[in-house]
Amino acid sequence: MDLSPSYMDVGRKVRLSRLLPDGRAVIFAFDHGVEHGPRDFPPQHIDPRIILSKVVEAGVDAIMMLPGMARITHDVWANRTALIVKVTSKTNLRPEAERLLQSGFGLVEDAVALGAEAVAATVYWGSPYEDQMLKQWFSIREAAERYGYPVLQLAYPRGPSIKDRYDVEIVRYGARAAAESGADLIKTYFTGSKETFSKVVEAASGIPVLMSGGPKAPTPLDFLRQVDAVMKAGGRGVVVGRNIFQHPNPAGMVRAIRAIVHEGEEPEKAVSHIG
Ligand code: FBP
Repeated sequence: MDLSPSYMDVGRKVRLSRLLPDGRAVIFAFDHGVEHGPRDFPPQHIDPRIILSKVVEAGVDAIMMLPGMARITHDVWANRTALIVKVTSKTNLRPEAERLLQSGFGLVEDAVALGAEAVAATVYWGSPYEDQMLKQWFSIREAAERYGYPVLQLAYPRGPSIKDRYDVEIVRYGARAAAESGADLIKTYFTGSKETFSKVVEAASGIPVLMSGGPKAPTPLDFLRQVDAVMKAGGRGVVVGRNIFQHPNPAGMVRAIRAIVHEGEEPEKAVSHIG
């Protein structure tokens, strides 16, 4: 018997289709003010409104940020791009061992109130705090489900027994665990090649996988080649912060990334969009 979908199922589907208009997405990550501190931002981008105006204008599909930043900057992004509210975080001011834990940094209800399309939360698979983070994850997921909100998991394997967090076996383990924990979208590390990243996509068993940008690449073309490898491996897009806001021309970087993700351009051609 075919059952009608629930209101929640419909809401989740509608929101996912807004985030990934053609099944793929270029998302701007902007939680670094807490995760790394303001020193991550070059002086011209310390004012959040300046960088957000540039990336919105250049056409990102969504911005992922913490609730307080979404409130401060609402007039810049509202009705111009989609919002993903991240509800976990941590500062690097903590003692080092405790940086393997992300704390609650807002509520799913904050995302609803702010008019977001999705919520996001980090799980450090392999952390000594994995149990705590999983309890947090499932309570976020439960609330999100109630409101018909998709949940993006930043599935980041890190902990004392993980020697190389970019190793394909480790990354695909995290992606599989994210899929099995009910993530609707998975954001994880690039494993170095199309061949290895396709194993990550495969392990995620149909849940869309997006690449996490990582530290600024040596050149824009190096970064665009990573984006290209991810898309050719079956990835569904990217969630990028530093490779956009630390570049002197963030709008150009967004346009170049969009050309690869949405138009399938080769990186050597896409680089010309940077100007
Ligand atoms: P980047 O593209 O700058 O790597 O942003 C992705 C991200 O996950 C951010 O959302 C977050 O602030 C940061 O990376 C976390 O970085 P770290 O690896 O230092 O925990």
